[in-house]
Amino acid sequence: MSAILEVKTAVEGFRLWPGALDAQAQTDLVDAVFARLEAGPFYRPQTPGGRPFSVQMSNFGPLGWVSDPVGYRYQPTHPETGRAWPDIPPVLLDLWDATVGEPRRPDACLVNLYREGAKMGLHQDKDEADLGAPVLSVSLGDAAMFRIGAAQGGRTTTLRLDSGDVCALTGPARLARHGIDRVLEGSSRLIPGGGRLNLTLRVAGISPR
Ligand code: MD6
Ligand code: FE
Repeated sequence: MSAILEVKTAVEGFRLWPGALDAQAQTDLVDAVFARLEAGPFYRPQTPGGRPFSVQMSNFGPLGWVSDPVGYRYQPTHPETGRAWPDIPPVLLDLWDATVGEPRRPDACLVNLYREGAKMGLHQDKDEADLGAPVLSVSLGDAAMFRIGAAQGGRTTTLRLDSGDVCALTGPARLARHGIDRVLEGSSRLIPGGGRLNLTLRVAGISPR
């Protein structure tokens, strides 16, 4: 991992490393993701209210985040195939070590695929057993407009996430509200079939310090 530059952001604890992954690293990571999709294919989950997400999802690692009419949770198997999720690409664990300074390793990597028109509403990441560990996010493919605001509510700020950008919710921003307002379709040719991939690494289970 080469030295990566972190920039100051408007929300305390929201950390951004623009261009953390160079073009080759992005291509290699997309290959690592697609190589795992046969064992853990994308599917379209439902909200607890029974509506389909516009985003397609899969997971890597011992635990995967799922949503269905029962609710949100982490589970060790794919809801449609019943198989264990594929492993987290090792390069993502290196990226975790190089950025967030968190000794616990992530045990869950949510994979979001945004094809045409997909977006993600404002939400908080709060289904993890211990909300003390950061969440690290990697953007690949088409650029996206990312909105973020404090956990308590109030005004939000919007920034563009480009392919290769890495960001994290840490400390006071761990429960920040955030979402993807829109994807700038066709702004990248990285993803086979087009669109945007987002990988979110979390310490989801009970992992003693
Ligand atoms: C996305 N990201 O970028 C959605 N969550 O597609 C997230 O929901 C997210 O970017 C936690 C931390 C960083 C994130
Ligand atoms: Fe999130």
